[in-house]
Amino acid sequence: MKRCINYGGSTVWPNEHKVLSDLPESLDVVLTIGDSDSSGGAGIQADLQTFQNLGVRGCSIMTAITAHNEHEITTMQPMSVEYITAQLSALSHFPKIIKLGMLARVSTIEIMVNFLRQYTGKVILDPTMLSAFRKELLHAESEQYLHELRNLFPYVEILTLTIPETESILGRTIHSYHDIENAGHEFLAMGLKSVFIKGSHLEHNTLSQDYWTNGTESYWLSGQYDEYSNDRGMGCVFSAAMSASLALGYPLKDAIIIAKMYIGRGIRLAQSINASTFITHAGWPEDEIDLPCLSDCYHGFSSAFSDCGRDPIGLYPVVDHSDWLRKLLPLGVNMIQLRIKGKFGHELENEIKQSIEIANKFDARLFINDYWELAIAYGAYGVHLGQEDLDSADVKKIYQANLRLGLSTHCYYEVARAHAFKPSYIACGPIYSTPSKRVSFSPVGIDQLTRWRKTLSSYRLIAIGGINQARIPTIMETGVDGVAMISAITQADNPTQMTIELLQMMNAYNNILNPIINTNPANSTLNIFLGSR
Ligand code: TZP
Ligand code: MG
Repeated sequence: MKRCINYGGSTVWPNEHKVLSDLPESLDVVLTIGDSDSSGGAGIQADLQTFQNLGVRGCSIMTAITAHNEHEITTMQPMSVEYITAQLSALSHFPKIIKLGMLARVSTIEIMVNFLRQYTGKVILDPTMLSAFRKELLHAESEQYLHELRNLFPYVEILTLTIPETESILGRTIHSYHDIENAGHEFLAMGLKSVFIKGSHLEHNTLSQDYWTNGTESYWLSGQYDEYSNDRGMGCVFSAAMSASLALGYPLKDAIIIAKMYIGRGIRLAQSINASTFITHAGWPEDEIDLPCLSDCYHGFSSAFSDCGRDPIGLYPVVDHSDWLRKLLPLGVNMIQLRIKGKFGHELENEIKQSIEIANKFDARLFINDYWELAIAYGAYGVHLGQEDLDSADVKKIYQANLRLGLSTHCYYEVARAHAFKPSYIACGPIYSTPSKRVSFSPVGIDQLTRWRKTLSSYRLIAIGGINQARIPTIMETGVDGVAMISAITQADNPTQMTIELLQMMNAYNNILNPIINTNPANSTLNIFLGSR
């Protein structure tokens, strides 16, 4: 249904030209509001390419037309109030995600502020006013433009900035990572919900350090950064990828990781044309080299944990009592997790101690869930931790005690966080819905598991959640190294027989017979930057 909105008191409503009249609201759509870049390297052209590559439909409102080639911008013609309001009023539905890029004029900011007062979707703001060629664009209006930009902040889900942009808006220079953190919090005080500051201009090396905060949570993303002679379009593509991921339903924290991977791959594979470089768009980003390490500190890399050895993983039962080890290890299970909930004190300690003794007798790899201190004290093979445990566990101590580490993940954000610890294996789930563990995440599904298999190429990957005998072929065909199971074994009519059958089934798969030997990501290029723990 067509709506008529009063944008900044404008009286002009040429609404005959519908741009998006019949688009069903259910389609994943992003509206990008920004400038045209005639060379296609940045602006709306780059946004639309990004949307398409991530499987999202784009629509656009042009705020200015620029004349660009690979080396310079020769002129810019901002759109008049009339043309901007005409484009806005022609939209019959407003997508749930809007990306704001270069607005070019103070009057356009005012129109947007008025429009956003009654818009209920999410807004990503990437002001791009100081990107490589645009520094001079705002000329006479620049002071006022920078000031007016702040009026947009209360409506913005996330503001993405480079250091030069941060400096322009705040009117001071940024010298250190600490300055970036302070700047982030200063922006929040201006009414923003969250801010992402790209720290790559701070150090002239091959690392990128980006900071995100929403006031309650903050983190750094550390990744590789290919020296890029001409950074046109980086901000546009990054924020466009984030907008597309939000439109696909990913939460903001995941959308940031996907966007970081998209731009990382785009820069890494950038194409050189006429002595200038253009970001490459190549579909969904899946390469481990582009996966950032997420940590509460900058340079948040860790040394790699010891791997799980050369033996295949295959069946990985998760049990809650040492009796299960007595029952399952003689059958040939060689990796198992003790996951005790609701026992304490002596009883808990005794269970852990006994389980470690049984595992040692069978030369089986036993991971102790949660109780990392007892695991160290009794010399377990490894420790398994959930994401919430990572807030309190002393991971450095587990590493120093030379125990292996397994980590649970449920989403992109957690996968990037796990990657920073370089664990011995990563578990992803729940693949299907399961009554065995309460999680606030929807099931991951096979398609996402397949993607994570590609992305976590140097890790032993374990699938968990809702997996039963009938689902083993589908799971194993994704190429995972192991399958963790609780109820399919512990609640089977005949757990012994079920375990024997599961072991036989798993042995039939190539990924089990020929496990990746390089389970420890020591060969990853990132590893050359590892700091010591
Ligand atoms: N982590 C993610 S799902 C899950 C855990 C511990 C439970 C898996 O149990 P089940 O019975 O194999 O679905
Ligand atoms: Mg736990």
